[in-house]
Amino acid sequence: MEKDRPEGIRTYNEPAGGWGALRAVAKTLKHQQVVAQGSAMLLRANQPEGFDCPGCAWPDPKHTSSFEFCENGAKAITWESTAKRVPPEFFEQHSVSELWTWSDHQLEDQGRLTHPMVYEAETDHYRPIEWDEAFALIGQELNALPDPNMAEFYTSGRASNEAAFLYQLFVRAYGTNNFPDCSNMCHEATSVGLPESIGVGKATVTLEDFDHADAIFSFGHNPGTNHPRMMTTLHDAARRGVPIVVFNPLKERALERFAAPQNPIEMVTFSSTPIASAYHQVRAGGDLAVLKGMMKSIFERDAADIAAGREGLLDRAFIAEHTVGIEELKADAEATDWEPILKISGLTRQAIESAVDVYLGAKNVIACYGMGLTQHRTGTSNVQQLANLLLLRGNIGRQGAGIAPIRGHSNVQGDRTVGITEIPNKALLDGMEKAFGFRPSDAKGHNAVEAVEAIIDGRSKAFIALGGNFAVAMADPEATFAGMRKLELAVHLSTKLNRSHLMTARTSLILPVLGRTDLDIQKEGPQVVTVEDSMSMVHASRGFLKPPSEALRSEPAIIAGIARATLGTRHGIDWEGLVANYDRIRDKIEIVFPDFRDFNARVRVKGGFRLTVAASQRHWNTADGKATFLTCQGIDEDPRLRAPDALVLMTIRSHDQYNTTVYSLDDRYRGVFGRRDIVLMNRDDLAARGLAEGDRIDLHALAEPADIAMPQKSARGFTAVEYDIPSGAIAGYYPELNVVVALSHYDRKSGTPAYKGVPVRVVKSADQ
Ligand SMILES: Nc1nc2c(c(=O)[nH]1)N[C@H]1C(S)=C(S)[C@@H](COP(=O)(O)OP(=O)(O)OC[C@H]3O[C@@H](n4cnc5c(=O)[nH]c(N)nc54)[C@H](O)[C@@H]3O)O[C@H]1N2
Ligand SMILES: Nc1nc2c(c(=O)[nH]1)N[C@H]1C(S)=C(S)[C@@H](COP(=O)(O)OP(=O)(O)OC[C@H]3O[C@@H](n4cnc5c(=O)[nH]c(N)nc54)[C@H](O)[C@@H]3O)O[C@H]1N2
Ligand SMILES: [Mo]
Repeated sequence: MEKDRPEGIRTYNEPAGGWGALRAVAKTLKHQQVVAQGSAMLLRANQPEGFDCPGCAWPDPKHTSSFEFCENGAKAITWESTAKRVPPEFFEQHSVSELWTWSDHQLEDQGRLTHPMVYEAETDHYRPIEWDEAFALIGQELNALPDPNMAEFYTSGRASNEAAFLYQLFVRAYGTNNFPDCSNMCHEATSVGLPESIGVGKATVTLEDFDHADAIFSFGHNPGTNHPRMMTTLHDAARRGVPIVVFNPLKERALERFAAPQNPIEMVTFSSTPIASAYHQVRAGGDLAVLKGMMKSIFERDAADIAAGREGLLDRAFIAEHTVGIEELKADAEATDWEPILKISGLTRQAIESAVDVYLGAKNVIACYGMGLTQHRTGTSNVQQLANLLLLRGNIGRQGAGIAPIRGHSNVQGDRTVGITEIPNKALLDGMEKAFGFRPSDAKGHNAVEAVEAIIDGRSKAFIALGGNFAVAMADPEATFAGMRKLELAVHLSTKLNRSHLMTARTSLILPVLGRTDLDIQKEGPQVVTVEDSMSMVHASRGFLKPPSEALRSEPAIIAGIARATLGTRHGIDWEGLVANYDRIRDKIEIVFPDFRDFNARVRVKGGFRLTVAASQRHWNTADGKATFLTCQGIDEDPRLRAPDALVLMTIRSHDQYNTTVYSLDDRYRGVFGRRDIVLMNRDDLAARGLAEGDRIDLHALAEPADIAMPQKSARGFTAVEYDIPSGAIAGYYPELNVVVALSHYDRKSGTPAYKGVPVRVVKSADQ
């Protein structure tokens, strides 16, 4: 143990992956009591005949791979297939008020929910309810609302295509487009930003493109923790000598060096492979400055080349044939001065120029990014400027090149593809009419922030969640939680108990569902579902484990039950038939979305199939049919950050958590063990505030001018940890720190909460 460091904090020197990962898996299997079936079960993950790993949305090599080892995939799978159970007796023993005092970790760690439950206010306990009774109750409540737009229908990204499609069918038939979605908190900046730039809000690359890339840029994502199977790709690329340029305020271990658990030499010799060829610790929120700086340099160098009679550095043929807006972009780059670029990015001119050297030195460039770009007030602009950088040299729609938003939940992309959207377009409405004979409303519905606002204002009275832990994932728990408690109806389709279930409405139900790993048998036999990964590959997923209880139902079956009880025979939809055999759901998906042609046949081919991504073929589905260089004002994320004592807080995931699911209190690669109540700070920022490592601190959000009247958001009693993080930026864990994030703190273009760009002041805690 290092001397004088706070409890549980130490320096971790091992590479990512390697033996540390193997030890962690063994521990997880043991904790979830799945030792006996553990290894056999893990071997079915991402197999042609197995289930899709619920851990992340990274694709598999050729999608027919033998199992790729993945520590956090193993955690996600064992967490779901745990031997622990939450039966009705559990709720008999523990009142809702008592459970509220438990930690998020304790709640989920009780195991799988086994029976449908309804809340009884008189006793403050959940009690069991029969499925049909539950459906009838929900139908009654929904039909009692004066307007279907007073109900919110949330989706979390684990739902299969079949469940999500059926859900949107039910909700549209019921009469609203209120589809708050976990994607609204995540890659909405991508879904809004990229279609304007290149005509599609998805990755333009496939996994195979990485084999042909000459350079890889990584902005703001943490693959060692959040999409660990990507490490195989990065490890291979690094060993081939492909430069990997990282922009991240934190030195994430897996991006520094990684030992592949399947590589016997690295395992036996305790060696590892360096991943990043250059690691730029950009200040949080400094990416817009970096991107504009890189483009400014490229324009300058290009002009110099042209002046010297050389060919120039831009892909002029591509730009002329395929794009619009280059002049505006160039003018914007020229108008942006180096001084603010360097100040806001926190990087030196040499660092930015060296990244440009790599970019220009490579024929084919792939740029990957995650929440570090999207969860900012400038999220949409960040994404669009990254697209600009790639377009300058024709790095989109060519083998080995492209843009790669790294999606979060394992089927978050698929859910959007099959119709989970609050803004239905004409194609969707036409398709629905063709498949089901009615035309759904085209009125804009609510996204996640709008849904919470409507719930808080009392404009929305009912909330149904297809998975997730909505209230805890959202900003401003104080206001959000109070809003949820005013609802008339709250229904949660869930695998595990979480805090959202404890914010009870007048009528509250928990409906336990089968998970990805569970065998799903319907009237006509065992069923498969389908999912779409980050690279638009659609493939089948078959669970095979005996479900945790006979009372569980599948998500499609529950949605159909609710729909039948709510809509009766309205629109003549054969809910029972659709659920008896999911092939029938897929037949309907194919009618609504023609890109799924021959769905049932193609998904049964090993490896599945890829949906069309027009930009990959240089077809641009934008307003004017061209890829568009889009400019944005300035590089300054938030004027509040100009205050002399302001710091920018990024709220991030530990290595042992899955969103609001906290597997354990460790964050191994960052050297944090047994606690989450810490804030990572630069040494100078500590000193400037008269603080030392180990001090208890309070964080106060800086109010927006328009927000002055709002109660101040604060997070109190955290422990300061000295860390290698750029001065001006601090980091801590989500969801604990959501208390300092105001609901109004989001990217105006996409509604994505700015979870990585929260302006705060840090002071010594009042209670030391
Ligand atoms: N094990 C595990 N896997 C997961 C999840 C999980 O919680 N656990 N969650 C899933 C979901 S829903 C999602 S969306 C993804 C999330 O995956 P990521 O996108 O990797 O999400 P985060 O951990 O929030 O962190 C983002 C990274 O961005 C960096 N960062 C923060 N601010 C900035 C910035 O301003 N600029 C730059 N350049 N970098 C910045 C942080 O240091 C961190 O390394 O993972 C998915 N997979
Ligand atoms: N401050 C801050 N806040 C954030 C973020 C951040 O980086 N910082 N990240 C945001 C992001 S990217 C996201 S995606 C959201 C996540 O928001 P959500 O998707 O709403 O949250 P999860 O924590 O993934 O949901 C966990 C719950 O899902 C249920 N569940 C698990 N598997 C299944 C299943 O197969 N079916 C069903 N029906 N239920 C299941 C379990 O009951 C579990 O308790 O949080 C957002 N909030
Ligand atoms: Mo996400």
